[in-house]
Amino acid sequence: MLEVSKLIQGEKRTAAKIITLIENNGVGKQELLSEIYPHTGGAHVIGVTGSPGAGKSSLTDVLIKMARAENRKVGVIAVDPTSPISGGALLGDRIRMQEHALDQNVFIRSMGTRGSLGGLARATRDVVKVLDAYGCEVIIIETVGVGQSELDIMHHADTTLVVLTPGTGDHIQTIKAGIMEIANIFVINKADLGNTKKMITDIEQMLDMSPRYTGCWRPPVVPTSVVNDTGLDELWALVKRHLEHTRQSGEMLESVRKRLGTEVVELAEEELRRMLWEQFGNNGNMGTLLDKLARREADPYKEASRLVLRFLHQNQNERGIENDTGQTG
Ligand SMILES: Nc1nc2c(ncn2[C@@H]2O[C@H](COP(=O)(O)OP(=O)(O)OP(=O)(O)O)[C@@H](O)[C@H]2O)c(=O)[nH]1
Ligand SMILES: [Mg+2]
Repeated sequence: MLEVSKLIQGEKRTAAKIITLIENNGVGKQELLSEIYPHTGGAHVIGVTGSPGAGKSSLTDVLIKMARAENRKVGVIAVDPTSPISGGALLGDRIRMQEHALDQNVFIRSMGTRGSLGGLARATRDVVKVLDAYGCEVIIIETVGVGQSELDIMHHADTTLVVLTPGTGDHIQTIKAGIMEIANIFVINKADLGNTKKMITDIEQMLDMSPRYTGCWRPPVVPTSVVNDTGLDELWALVKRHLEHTRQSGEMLESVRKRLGTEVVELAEEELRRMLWEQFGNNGNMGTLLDKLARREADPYKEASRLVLRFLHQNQNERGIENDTGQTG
C-alpha cells in the first residue's frame, strides 16, 4: 500500500508511484485520493494553453524559474491529449527542463491518453491533488493545442494563461471562443518577432464588448519575449496578482465550490454507470432480452426505465440508505 504520509512528507518517489497508479486506474485509487484530499488546497494551479508553438513550454520554464527564485516548490503537468505516451519523457523533454530535473523542488510529469481511462481532464485533476498534497505551492499545467480537452483541463486551473503570438495567423476572430473565455491573462509571446499592438488592441476591444468583465477581473494583455527577456517579470507579477484578487474577492472560493460540486456528481455518475452495467449484465435473461429488442418486441426506452427501477429497488433492499453524508446539522 502506498503511504500517504510519505507523500505529505514530500517523498518524490512516493509521489511518482501514486501518480502512476492514478494513470493506470489502479486498485485502491479512490481510497488513496480520498486519503489525500484533506491535505490539498494549498497550491496555486496555473494553466498554460494557447496556439501550437506559441511558446507555452518556454513560458512554463520561465514560470518554474520565477517560482523557484522565491523558493517555492513547483509541480508541472504537461498534458498532450494527442499522445498515447505518458508517465515521463515526452513534453518534459521538449521543455528545456533537464536542468530542473535535478532540482528536488521541481516535479515534472507528462500525461498522454494512456493516463486517461476516466478522461484526461479527470486524471489531470487527480494528479493536481497529488502534487498539492506533496507540497507543491505552484502547479503548472501545460497543454498542447486548443481543443475541447484542453478547455476541460483548464477548468482545473486557478489562473489560466492563454498564449498567442503576433502576426502568425493568431487573429482574434479565428481563435475559438471557448479559449478566449477561459483566459485570466493573455500573453502575446514572441514580441521580438512582430508588432504586438494590433493584437493587443483586438483583444482589448473584444474585452470591451463583453459585459462579463465589468466590475471584476478583466484579463490583462501582456506582451512577452522569452528570447529577449521582456515582459516576464510583469507576467509573473500578474499571475500572483490574479491569485490575490480571486482570493480576496471570493471568486476563488466560488469557483472551487463549483468545481467540487461538479466533481462529486461526476464521480457519482461514474460509479452509477459501473453499477448499472453490472445490473444489466446480471440479468439472467439478457440474451433473450437483446433478441426481443432486435425483433422490436421490446423497446430500449421501457427497458431503460425498467433497469433503473430494478436497480433502485435492489439497492434499497440490499444496502438500506446510508445516512452519514455529512449533510446534517
Ligand atoms: N523569437 C522567439 N522565439 C520564441 C519565444 N518563445 C519561444 N520561442 C521559440 O518558439 C519555439 C516553440 O516554443 P515552445 O516553448 O516549444 O512552444 P510551445 O507552445 O510549447 O509549443 P508546442 O508545445 O509544440 O505547442 C521554440 O523554438 C522556442 O525557442 C520568443 O519569445 N521569441
Ligand atoms: Mg510545449
